[in-house]
Amino acid sequence: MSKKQYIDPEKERKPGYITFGKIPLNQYNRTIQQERENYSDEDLVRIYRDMVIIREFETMLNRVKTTGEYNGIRYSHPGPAHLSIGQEASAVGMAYHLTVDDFIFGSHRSHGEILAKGLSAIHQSEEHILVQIMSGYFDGTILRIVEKGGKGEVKDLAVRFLLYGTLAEIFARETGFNKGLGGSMHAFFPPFGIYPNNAIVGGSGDISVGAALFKRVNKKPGIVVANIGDASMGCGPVWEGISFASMDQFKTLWDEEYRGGLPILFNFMNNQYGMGGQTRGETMGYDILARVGAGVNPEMMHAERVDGYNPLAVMDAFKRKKAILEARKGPVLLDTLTYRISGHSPSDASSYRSKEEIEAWKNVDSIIEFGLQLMTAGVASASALESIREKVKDLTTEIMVLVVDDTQSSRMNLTRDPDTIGRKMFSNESVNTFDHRDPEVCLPIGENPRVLQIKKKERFGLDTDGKPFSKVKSFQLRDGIFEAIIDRFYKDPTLIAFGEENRDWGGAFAVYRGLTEALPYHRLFNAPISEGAIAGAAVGYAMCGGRVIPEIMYCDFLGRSGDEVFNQLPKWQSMSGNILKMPVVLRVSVGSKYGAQHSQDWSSIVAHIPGLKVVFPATPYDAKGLMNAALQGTDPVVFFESQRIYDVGELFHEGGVPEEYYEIPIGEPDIKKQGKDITILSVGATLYTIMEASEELSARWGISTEVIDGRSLVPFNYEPVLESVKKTGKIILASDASSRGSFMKEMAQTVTELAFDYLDAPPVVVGSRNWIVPAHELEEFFFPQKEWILDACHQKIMPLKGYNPSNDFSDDEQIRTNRLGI
Ligand SMILES: Cc1ncc(C[n+]2csc(CCOP(=O)(O)OP(=O)(O)O)c2C)c(N)n1
Ligand SMILES: [Mg+2]
Repeated sequence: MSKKQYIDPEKERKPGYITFGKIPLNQYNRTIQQERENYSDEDLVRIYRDMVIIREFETMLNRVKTTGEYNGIRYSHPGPAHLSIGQEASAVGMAYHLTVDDFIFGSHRSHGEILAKGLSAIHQSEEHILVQIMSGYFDGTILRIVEKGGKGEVKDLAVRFLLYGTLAEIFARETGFNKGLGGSMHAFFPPFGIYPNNAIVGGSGDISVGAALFKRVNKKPGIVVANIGDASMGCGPVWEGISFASMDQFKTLWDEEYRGGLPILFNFMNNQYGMGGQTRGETMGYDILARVGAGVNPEMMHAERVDGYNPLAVMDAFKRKKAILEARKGPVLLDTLTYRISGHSPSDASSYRSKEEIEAWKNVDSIIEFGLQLMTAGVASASALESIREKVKDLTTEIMVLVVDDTQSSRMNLTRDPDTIGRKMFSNESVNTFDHRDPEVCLPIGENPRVLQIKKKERFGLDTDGKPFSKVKSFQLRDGIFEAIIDRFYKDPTLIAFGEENRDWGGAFAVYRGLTEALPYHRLFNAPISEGAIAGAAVGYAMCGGRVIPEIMYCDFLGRSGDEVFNQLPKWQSMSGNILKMPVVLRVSVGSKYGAQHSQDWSSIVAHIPGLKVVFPATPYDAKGLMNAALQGTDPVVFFESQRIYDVGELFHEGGVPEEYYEIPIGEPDIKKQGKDITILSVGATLYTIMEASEELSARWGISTEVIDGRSLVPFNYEPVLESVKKTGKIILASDASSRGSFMKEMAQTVTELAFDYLDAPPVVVGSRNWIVPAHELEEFFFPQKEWILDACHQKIMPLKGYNPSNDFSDDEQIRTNRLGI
């Protein structure tokens, strides 16, 4: 079922011009009197109150940071507090028309957005729902604390709950919204539609697109707002997120029910500065940020600049833009112009801007101006507004008293329970499906052409005489991965897969061949060449409750998705206090033949990052079992696949690769060959080189090798390896990764520490050279070869009689190459 979109040379080569439409700038011009048709006086006063709450909350933080005191309460907060004093109208205006089903994502400067969205959600929610949320969240821990001094109605209690949860999180208390593991820059609260805020600026740019994708694919109501700073318009994830969100296929190729622009609004909170860099006139060239929308798609992203100093203007814009998104005409770009009166952080001396400029913006302060308008229009009296301000001050003080009280609002006790954070790194659950609706598929699995083709294959790689079947006849490693994936597509309706050339091409290495026939577009699609957004959108999709397989075509391209793979994918489960799951299986193909930028094994870099599970199967049986386990889990798994062995048959597992479902637990190494004289531990494709070396050691010197295939890097059970080393007293560790800093070095160090008394020789790592990967014709000089294993054994572990080594594994050579950094 390939797509057919004919590209007509005659049409494409015609001369012409692109014309752009107008982008409105600050066009809102209604008065409060006029808006009284749309909003009750109570609504208008509430808008004022919400802005005052944010202002007071941040004033309190500013005082704590600069003077160590607020209203007589002393406190020291060494952590961050990026304040948005001045920007309140843009936050409250943004949140006003959003419902609990609408999600917001943001960045380091999000206290105001959290409070605005939370207050709006509280206003809109029925009391019994609020009670349900508060009593369900961390088993009612926060509710019990705020109830104590609680006066008034459920909604008042909910406001206290919101302020408390946010502040306790900022002050790193276990009673915060994310158990104090997120803190000021990352705090969030999903029950009110407040999704993660990111200290990596622009980080929400692609994650939020994944959330919008989740809503579309799983038919969930609501839109997604990505709140991003103006200076972050320069960030890769933002551009990639915009590219991903504006793909034509949503409007052209997806099935009717799913067709249309994604429900995502990129809202730039344009305070006109980075930290000190000025975006207009200095660090960016867009002149007016809204212009960026013009180049993205014919709809110009419905871009608009709105006056973020007027809450009513922002509300009006959000109402109109939300309607556009609900009509499936997204994405939308909004340039919400505002100004940060406070410094970037409380220690900021504002050396990059003039006093006159700050004064000028203070003179049009949105809270003062809006208050005056309310009074002039007769909506509220001066004393009524004064009373709001006083009440808010009292409330803020009360909340602070609760939060800084160590007996009620304790921190995690890592002395009593040192593993508290450790336990939060992975969720380790086994979940068959994330939804019980019928999965959308195009044909019964038994009719799939690839499935039918695989049925004819030999599931064990050798015939009865021990001779290998031909590559075509043999069930290959890529078939093992395919079987696990297609099986899950028929079990879990939330499962989607995307990456470059994933659909009609069948995946760059033919793993997905047959999936195009099985799946509609919304479950399997080609992504733009945006590795960051491929990983980032997967993170956003998973944190909303779906399972996803993003793919990075070559391991070397992981660098392009560095932030998403190193900072986002591994961290959100624990940074959320475990309220989020991250069922993402990131497939990463490790190349060969294509030289320096297409052949590196970067497994050690990934394994270094806490919060990722990392596997690297080398056989069809292991590939299927590990993929099944990864897809049944709830944790992020980086699934390495070596291009050198996609076509190997199963040579180890007796009976071949089972047709039925089975899992191989992630973290369990496998003894591929038993032996007694020397242990060789490998990860990845080197297994086959090691088997050859093992045969030669046996044939020529009668040495019996125990070959262990690590299969996983993280987690890893060392026991079978230690058992083996205790028996053999010797170990070689090999993989295709450049040896310096490789995971095999980590394993060698651990084995040394844990089996020191049993070792007859030091563990020896045989990895690739610390060079660039050369052309295919020279690869034998780069990747570990059979001889290298023998050389290492001969020179470092036990002399092999009559053996003439071809490589120098001596100590001197090791010192020399290290000195040279190669
Ligand atoms: C990837 C990344 N680069 C740099 C920083 C340091 N940093 C923190 S805030 C900031 C300025 C961001 O400006 P903008 O996006 O306009 O947001 P604002 O601070 O104005 O709200 C910078 C450079 C960071 N946190 N993340
Ligand atoms: Mg800014």
